[in-house]
Amino acid sequence: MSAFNKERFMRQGYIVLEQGLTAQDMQMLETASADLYGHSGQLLQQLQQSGASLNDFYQQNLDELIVVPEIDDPLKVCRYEYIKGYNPVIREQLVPKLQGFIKALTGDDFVLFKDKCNAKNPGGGAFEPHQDVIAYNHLKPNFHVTVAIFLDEATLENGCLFFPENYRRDLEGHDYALQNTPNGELPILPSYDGGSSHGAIQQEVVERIQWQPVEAKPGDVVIFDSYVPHYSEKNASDKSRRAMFYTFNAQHFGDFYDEYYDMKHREFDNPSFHVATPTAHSKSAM
Ligand SMILES: O=C(O)CCC(=O)C(=O)O
Repeated sequence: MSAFNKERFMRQGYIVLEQGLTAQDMQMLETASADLYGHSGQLLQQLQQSGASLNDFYQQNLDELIVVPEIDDPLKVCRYEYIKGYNPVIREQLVPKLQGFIKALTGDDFVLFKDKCNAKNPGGGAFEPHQDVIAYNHLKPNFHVTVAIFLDEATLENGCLFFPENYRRDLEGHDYALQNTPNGELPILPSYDGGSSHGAIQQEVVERIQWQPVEAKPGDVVIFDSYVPHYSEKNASDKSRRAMFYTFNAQHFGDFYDEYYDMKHREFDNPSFHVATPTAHSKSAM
């Protein structure tokens, strides 16, 4: 059977492609990541020295890589975004390959909507259970597919992702708002509005779901839709767990990448861009 198991993707909301990327792809990503990570660190240092806020800096630098620092350390990179906009190798080599994966899985053409790399540094990086679609619902496409690429091994210890085995079955009999999507009618689950858990799924719903860890090796790829709930725990190891997330929408909805990042550069502090993320911004959205 093909690794692109559409039936499983539609039922579970995600699939795992073990070693979906080649050693050559991973080498290319390591080189790109060293450059992106290094540039991110320099930007944070430069900003601290100049005393400018990230919000002001990005309003004036609309083509810059977007860097979000750790909540407790303005010099430490928590994540960076706008990878395709900033790095030509990723734009020309990786993004078309990922589009091929999604076409093989869904039969449709998808375009990049957003991208990011979570550094998940030791001691931090937990993401409460959430649906990604909540963060995007002010924009037009109502269905997205994300390709997660693990640059480091993701383990129980360092905060691998958890997905439900079958959340629609777990939640049968409960009435949630449904959206019509290419993966069928999918629920928008009740989430917290405001506060430090802004965007996180409400606890009584989380408890109804049977979760399973998805550990991954470098080169493994997880493809998931924007409705499947997921979370990760904090990194209890002493090394970062880097993972890149490339989120796509069906091409027929249009290409929103530039619009999305233009908005994000202009409104860096807007809390709607920081749903259920372990950064200063979700905490300051209270
Ligand atoms: O990096 C992680 O551990 C989780 C990322 C995640 O859930 C997200 O960005 O939506």
